[in-house]
Amino acid sequence: MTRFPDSFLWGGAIAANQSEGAFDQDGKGLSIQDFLSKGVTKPLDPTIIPQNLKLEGIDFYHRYAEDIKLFAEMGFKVLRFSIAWSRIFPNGNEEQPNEAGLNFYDKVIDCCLSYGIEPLITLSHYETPYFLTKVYDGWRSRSLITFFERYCRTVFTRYQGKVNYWLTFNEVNALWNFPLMGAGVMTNKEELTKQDLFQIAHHELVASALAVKIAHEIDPSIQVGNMVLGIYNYPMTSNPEDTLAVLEADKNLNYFMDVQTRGYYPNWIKKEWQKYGASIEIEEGDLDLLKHTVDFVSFSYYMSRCVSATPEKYQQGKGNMTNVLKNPFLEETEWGWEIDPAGLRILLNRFAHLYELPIFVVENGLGAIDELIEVNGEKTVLDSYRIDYLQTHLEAIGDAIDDGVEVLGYTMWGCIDLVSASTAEMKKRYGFIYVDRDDDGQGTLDRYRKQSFNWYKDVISTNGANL
Ligand code: BGP
Repeated sequence: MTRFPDSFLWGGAIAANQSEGAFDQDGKGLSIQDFLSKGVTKPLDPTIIPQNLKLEGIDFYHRYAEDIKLFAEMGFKVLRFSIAWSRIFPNGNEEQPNEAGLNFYDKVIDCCLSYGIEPLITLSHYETPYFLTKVYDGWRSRSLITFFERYCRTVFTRYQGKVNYWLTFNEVNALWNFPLMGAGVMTNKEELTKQDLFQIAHHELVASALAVKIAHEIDPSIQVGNMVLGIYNYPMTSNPEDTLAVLEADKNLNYFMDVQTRGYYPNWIKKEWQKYGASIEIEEGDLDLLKHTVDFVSFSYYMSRCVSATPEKYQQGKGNMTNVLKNPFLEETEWGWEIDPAGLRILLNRFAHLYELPIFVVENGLGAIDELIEVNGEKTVLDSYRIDYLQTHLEAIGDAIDDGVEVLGYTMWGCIDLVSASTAEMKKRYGFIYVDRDDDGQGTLDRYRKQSFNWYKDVISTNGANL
């Protein structure tokens, strides 16, 4: 017996900057990622560093057909990937798109469709064109709305009738902690005031709503979702002060979720502006644009975290782009991210209660060190730890579906090994498919099926009955 609906979209997720490579081919411009050789945790390098693994990625640019064939072999019904904005508009502000860049995505999309795989495309996955960062300070400038609008119109028109699902900004709430990665802002985070951050958020919110409006004008059946970094916050103790700290911490996510689903700035956000003495420049028409709300919500989920009013009293842990306090009830990954499938069920329920929209889990997975071995003459990885992680999280989604949550689908993050976002390592592997490349950039780039490959194939073919 399966708990997943027949229409459930099983699949995987990747992003252009972490997989494509070919960073300067066919007219592509540079993106901020070409400079982030150490990942999000280190500041932008002023020069391209040769050992930046993202420049070559896993060469998806040339091997997409082979990779999509493997995804199809697992039975994928959906593939989430991103379009690199700088392939289409190399500097970001051109009037006309780069045809060669569009050609590449024509091929990727057609290849997916030939296997009956739905493309789910992220418009901006941490890859603002570098020129826009250097000259405009990224989304600090209102001009980016116009450039983004042009980009959206171009790809929505080009892929009308082929691409039904789009996401606007990947983990849009990463802005608060990582303005460079999240919003292409070159100015150091320490120099940005709350006023600046709220203004940047306003530009992104208007741009995101504009994308929804344009998509629906082109084809009302196109579904556009938002995408947040989803973390469930637990109070460290039952001390009410800790729950008040959770109330505060939840604002990180609610800020975007509330506006993108409801279509207006709720009172609590206006109070935030007041609290920080911020006056946001809102142009005529902006508030009308915000009314174009998303068709579904989506999020990444890797971990939960504990929050306290007195964090100094507790042991610090590690988190996905955030600070956490160690939760004594949870195990953690090799990178210190706490493993908590129940948190996924709780978060799904919370989003369903608050927003009453369909939900897509567009990232979830385990980054681990894998060992390529030979079994019966075939190279593979025995990754039962990854199967355990995915199995428990999919059970949690099944539970949420039983709770009454409408879940559209699940795209496992890094379905093929790729370069990590936060640390720019290859050795932090997520895939069902092993890619022969190491942290020094050495390797054949050959692909090998891991044990989890066959496991996921079975999960999909039984629509989640065999978990
Ligand atoms: C999310 C990003 C992804 C991805 C994932 C895993 O925050 O949207 O791009 O990489 O996290 O993180 P990491 O690659 O740092 O392990």
